[in-house]
Amino acid sequence: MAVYAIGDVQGCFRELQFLLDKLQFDPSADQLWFTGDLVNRGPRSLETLRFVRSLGEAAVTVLGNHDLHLLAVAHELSRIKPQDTFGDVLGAFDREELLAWLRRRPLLHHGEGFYLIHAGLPPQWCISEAVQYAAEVAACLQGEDYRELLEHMYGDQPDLWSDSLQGWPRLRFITNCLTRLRYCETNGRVEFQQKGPPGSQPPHLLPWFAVPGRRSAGANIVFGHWSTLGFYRERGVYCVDTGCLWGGELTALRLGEIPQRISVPSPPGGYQKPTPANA
Ligand SMILES: [Mn+2]
Repeated sequence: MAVYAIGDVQGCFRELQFLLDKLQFDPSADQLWFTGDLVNRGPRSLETLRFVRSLGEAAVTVLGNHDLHLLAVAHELSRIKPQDTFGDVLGAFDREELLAWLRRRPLLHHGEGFYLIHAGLPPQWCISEAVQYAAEVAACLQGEDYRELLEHMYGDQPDLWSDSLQGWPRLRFITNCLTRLRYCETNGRVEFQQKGPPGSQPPHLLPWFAVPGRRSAGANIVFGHWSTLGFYRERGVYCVDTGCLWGGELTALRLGEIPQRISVPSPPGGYQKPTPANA
């Protein structure tokens, strides 16, 4: 049995099939972990959702910011943006089943000695706290109040964790870290505007995983969301978003004592041109 963590697919269904062929993926024996953002910006969100759902227990996916945005738009709690490409999902005959399935995905998954998230963790959280906080958001999404969560999740505040945070500000902070975080200050104040590679950010910001004293250090963490970082592996932290959508590659990491990278290319030029609006 092999477990593969796969980076942000974002509707790149064709590349996903190429990658699975290359892995010789066997759904009866192997398991796929997806870093989230199965949908949006790429060409085939609907087929990607249907396929991953059809894998049943052979696939695990955590929610990303684009997945949550699709849910919010579908429930008329947010407006579709010009650069959104999930209209195929919104118009599908099976949209309700697909959306109900997507809404019930976790924000963090762990097993095999690895933790899977879409984006990042603030430095104040140890890994067991991250598991607990992710579960708070997942419980809300799976419960009666999920529409309110989707409505209240937008916004960049609060930007600093406190154990005393409650209600929507607490759930918004947790959701923002797990699905959008790239950079924060050394004191853990999070920032959501910078989207470039490390080195491009203002000097008061650090990649979330590089903050001195980060309490989740020591845990093996696999994440996506950061195509400008690209493939990264340092001290148990693995980024597997290699920008398939933008003309890069779709990447799998075979989990194990020494994780191995397997990638397939996307068409030259990709499906989108990077602009400040659609990163
Ligand atoms: Mn993302």
